[in-house]
Amino acid sequence: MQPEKILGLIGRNIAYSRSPLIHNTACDLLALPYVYTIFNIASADLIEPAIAGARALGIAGLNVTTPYKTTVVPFLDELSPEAASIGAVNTIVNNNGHLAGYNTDIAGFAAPLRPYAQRIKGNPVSVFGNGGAALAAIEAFRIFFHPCCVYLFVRDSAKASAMLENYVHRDIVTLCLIEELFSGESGAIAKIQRSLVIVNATPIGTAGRQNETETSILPLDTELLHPDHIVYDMVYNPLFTPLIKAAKASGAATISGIEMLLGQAARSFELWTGKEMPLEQVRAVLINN
Ligand code: SKM
Repeated sequence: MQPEKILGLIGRNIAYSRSPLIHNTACDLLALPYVYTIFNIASADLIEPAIAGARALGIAGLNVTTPYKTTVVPFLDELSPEAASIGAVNTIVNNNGHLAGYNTDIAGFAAPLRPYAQRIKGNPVSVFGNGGAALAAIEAFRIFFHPCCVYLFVRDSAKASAMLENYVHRDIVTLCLIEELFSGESGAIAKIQRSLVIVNATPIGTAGRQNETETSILPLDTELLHPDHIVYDMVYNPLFTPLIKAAKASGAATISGIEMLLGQAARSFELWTGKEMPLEQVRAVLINN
């Protein structure tokens, strides 16, 4: 019997992650000698030794999630063009001690939007959030769907400007304040109403997450949604988030974060194992567990 190879996810407070279920199910179905586990890393200063440890221990591959997708970059030997364009990595492949960083969130995000490609072309879209997930969505729109512009709705414009500084294609982004939406500013409202796709790339709506600093379980006033919108929530826990429920009630088309989670996982899996993930079987297990 072949010894098991280790795969895993690094991030902070990630006990909720469904990635172990996805990858271990796929490995079992294909009888591959891998096991996928979780490495909870408490602070950013531990990322450098963690990556050195992964290299030394021969860990075959890693996913990287919030808040370390940009933190890992300086410790890798090579970046794919997608990862380099947004400066964020969610997949690391260890090839005999040579660590290559990829970003499979971009293609994973794009996959469920493909049926809407013709409608998106030339129209505005809106993204809420100012982290790596928002950047992956923006880059996916740019590469695959060619909207006329991306309205990026944020709470903290200084933080968002800093994030965009290293993004080569920042010209397609117009920064907008969430605050203006909530206070009913007509320009901000018109941007949402004109947008064909509305993406939540914030963690707002994640089960059990709301705290004193968050006043809502929704990133925007859902009265603004209409049947021509496509509402895409990157949050996948719960399956039917408050945003997805409100969007369905308004007649909009909806895309659950589960689709992006599966899309990025399938691409990471292929990079590590060279095999296609049995997606439909894995989706069924994920939805029923
Ligand atoms: O990019 C992905 C990551 O690969 C896995 C993940 C998860 O398990 O919650 C979420 C995203 O950040």
